[in-house]
Amino acid sequence: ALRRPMVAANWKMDGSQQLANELFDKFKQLKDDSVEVVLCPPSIYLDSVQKLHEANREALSDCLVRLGGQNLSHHEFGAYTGEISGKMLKEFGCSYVIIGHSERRRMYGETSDIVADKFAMAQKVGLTPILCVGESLPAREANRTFEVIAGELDAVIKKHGTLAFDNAVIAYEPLWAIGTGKSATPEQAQEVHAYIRRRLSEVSPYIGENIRILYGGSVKASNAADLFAQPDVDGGLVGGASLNASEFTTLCRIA
Ligand code: G2H
Repeated sequence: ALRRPMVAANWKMDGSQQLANELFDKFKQLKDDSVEVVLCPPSIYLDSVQKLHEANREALSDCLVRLGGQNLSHHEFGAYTGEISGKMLKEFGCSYVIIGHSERRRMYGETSDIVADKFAMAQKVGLTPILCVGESLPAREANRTFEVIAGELDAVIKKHGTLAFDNAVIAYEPLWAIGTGKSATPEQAQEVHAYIRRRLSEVSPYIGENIRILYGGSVKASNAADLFAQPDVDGGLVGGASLNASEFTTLCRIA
């Protein structure tokens, strides 16, 4: 395939050392490097998860497991109590970082402008941003889905130029599907994914064709096959179902 599918686990403020142990036990049976698996635990666990990964390197030699952060500061370093820098994520083995998750946008006041700065900071330190975009239910009902998504993409493009998406992953997460148990239908997801790809193709056909667009929002073992089968869905960003090691590993197999 042109784009290697990705399944990323967003533990959010959940999970434990034990979950990490269980996940790595399951990954040993995966034996499949056609999917890229990304673990994004709360940052305090990155060190131990990285060590666990290292300790299992041989058993996992035929699969692709990477680490990611859930957030980073848009500042490089300095007096920002409680924040974590991109460089620190790098130092603890991260390849990716989730940027602009709707929970951060809505509960922690992250504007599209800050999100764009975080996106650039991630790239500056050598992390690949996983940029989350998605519309609310009122926006969808008012037929403003594409407009909202375009605005979130344009915030990055306007600030950092057209090639900013050369090294990035996008996650489409409709707000009404997050943690609700009610995922988008495969058709709804495909429609928006195709729109995102078209929009980026206008910027660069190469980027449009190569960028991975993940679906997020109540992905689980029972709906993943239909979602991941859509031509423009390149895998998933998984919250709730990533907290169960066997279900998450099943999702990795499906992708
Ligand atoms: C959407 C998703 C992961 P969940 O936020 O980012 O969470 O799978 O629990 O809906």
